[in-house]
Amino acid sequence: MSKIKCLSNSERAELLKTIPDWEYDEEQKGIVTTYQFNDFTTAFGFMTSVAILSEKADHHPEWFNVYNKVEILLTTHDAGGLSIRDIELARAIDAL
Ligand code: HBI
Repeated sequence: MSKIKCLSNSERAELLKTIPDWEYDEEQKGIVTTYQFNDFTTAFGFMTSVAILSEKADHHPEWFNVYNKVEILLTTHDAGGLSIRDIELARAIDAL
């Protein structure tokens, strides 16, 4: 598999404009967002959908769930930072 590369600062700035509900976290070198649902069951159902998406994409989130809130971090471990895979998965999650 070709080594996946990190986005440049300018690429990141441009691509972030296409996913306005996400922001770049410098410390975690990834993009983050928070979803809030009506209840836990709905939140967990969303997480199940994301899990299926992630498996298909072979790209997985780091996330935290408490009750109806789901916090998601997308970063590319293989690249050591933000890659196009994170942007693509964010778009797919937002489209659920
Ligand atoms: N998910 N976020 C993230 N980052 C990766 O580098 C990654 C992954 N899921 C699977 C995966 N890499 C595989 O390609 C193996 O490299 C583990």
